[in-house]
Amino acid sequence: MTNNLDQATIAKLAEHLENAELQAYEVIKITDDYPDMTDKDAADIQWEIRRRKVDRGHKIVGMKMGLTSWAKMKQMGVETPCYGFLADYFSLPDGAEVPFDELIHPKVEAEIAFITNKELRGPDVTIDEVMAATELVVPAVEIIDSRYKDFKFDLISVQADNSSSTRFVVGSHSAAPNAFDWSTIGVVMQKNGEIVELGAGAAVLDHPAASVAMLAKMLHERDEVIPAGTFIMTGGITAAVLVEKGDSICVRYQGLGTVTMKFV
Ligand code: OOG
Ligand code: MG
Repeated sequence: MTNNLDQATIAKLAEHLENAELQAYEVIKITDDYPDMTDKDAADIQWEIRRRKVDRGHKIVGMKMGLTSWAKMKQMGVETPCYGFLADYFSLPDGAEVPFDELIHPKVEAEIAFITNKELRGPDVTIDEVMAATELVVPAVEIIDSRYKDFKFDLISVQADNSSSTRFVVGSHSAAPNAFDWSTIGVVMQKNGEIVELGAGAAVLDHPAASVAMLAKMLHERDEVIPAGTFIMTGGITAAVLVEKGDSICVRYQGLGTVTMKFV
């Protein structure tokens, strides 16, 4: 893990991408100007954006994995997962009216989220270890909003852009880790009453807990861990669905109720 960018450039790119997020405008993907950027540079930019938010008093309320399903990898043309952090103001209640004008070109994703009760650390965490460290599993819908023009990017650019994180909505149902088989649980996404996507948990790396294990591995490369009590979204099960102002989204989770929102 080496850097090709110096600290000043990393700080400048973090500010550039965070401004685009906060003021809702799109930018050219950063690898166009910095083609020699490394994975480490990208992760450093993301962590600098995180530091800027914490500095301004925001709390980090969780983590997310992205590009963990074939549907998503195929949709975005990228074949390796990415991760991001979730800040307090990303969280919206079930049934929320989502202010569309705060966003650039949002898309929604049906996801399964885990809440841990033990630390997960290292490159070789197993699904069983994740399940043993899970307090609850909850349905969650992520609203992603790449800051890049036309939602087009490569792995390095997206990782720097906090993996397109912008908002998320958690459902009001939760389940014990052994309550369901998380690989066969079904989800159906409706937009304005019509079914637009459907799938099952296994779409995410054969089992959504594998995504949590992969997050532990990716964080380990920075000597970071997943602390006990972390909320983790494991990645879109289906392709992401573009929304417009006025759209209503309802995602039904087998045995776990619905998650709804309206873009206003
Ligand atoms: C990257 C983030 C993908 C997921 O769940 O796969 C993601 C993107 O597609 O913009 O959050
Ligand atoms: Mg996602």
